[in-house]
Amino acid sequence: MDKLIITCAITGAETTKAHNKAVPYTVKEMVDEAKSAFKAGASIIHLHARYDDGTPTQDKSRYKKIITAILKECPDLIIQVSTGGAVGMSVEERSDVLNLKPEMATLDCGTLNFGGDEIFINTENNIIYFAEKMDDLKIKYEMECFEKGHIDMTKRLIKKGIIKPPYHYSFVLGVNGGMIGEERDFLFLKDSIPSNASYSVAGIGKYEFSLAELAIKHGGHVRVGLEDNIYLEKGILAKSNAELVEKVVKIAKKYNREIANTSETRKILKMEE
Ligand code: KMH
Ligand code: ZN
Repeated sequence: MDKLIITCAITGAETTKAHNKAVPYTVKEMVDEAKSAFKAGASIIHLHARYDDGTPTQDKSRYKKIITAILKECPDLIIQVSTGGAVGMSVEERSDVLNLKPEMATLDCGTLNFGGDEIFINTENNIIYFAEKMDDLKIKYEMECFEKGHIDMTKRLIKKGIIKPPYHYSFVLGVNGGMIGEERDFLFLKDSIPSNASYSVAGIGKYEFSLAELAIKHGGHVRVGLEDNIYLEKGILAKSNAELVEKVVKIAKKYNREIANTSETRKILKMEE
């Protein structure tokens, strides 16, 4: 089994300080959260940019400020920018950040309801646009799948040669409108991806740690962070992203799964090929 890659989704676009005051907005807060998550064991930071008042943005100059400041403190960290942004943003807006040529980015692989009247739109043509742009710019992407139909979409695009290897998936389970994250859901998705693909799980809310444990047991990788879940345990707010990462490290110890550092992560994900 490969060592465990831990991704930390430090802020997101929907979670706010009203939910948990540890959610970072400012550049300094982002740096502090990324740095402590890295020290705790995360090798990848999944990053959304926000302005100081918390408003999410895909503006590449804001991303640049945040990424430069994080890499100044932790030069080895892998920064995975979001191309999902926030619900309602246009594809042009969402893809602006790719012009910075980040090391890694997300590729959202299908449309889904996102609670209330919100719809997170990712049409087939949108997915093709993002995949081709990232391919041109040599940006490693992680395919975010919120349900099984999204995996089927990736397989169609793989057949057409639009999505190219190495394949790395992220199952984001528990969104209000997407697939939930019970064991059978996880097993179904894990068994549905190409046999030469790697995967990580991101459990939303109550699914964060149960899915992390399943992925650790089965040889997958894990994403945690305040974007996905604000609680350390039921009723207890996490004080930081690092606390969530530390909890995953403890679960990994129970299963004798070692934690991948940043260079091991690049090797496992074949980022240097
Ligand atoms: N904020 C969600 C609407 C991604 O980062 O690529 C989309 C999202 C996915 O968070
Ligand atoms: Zn995200």
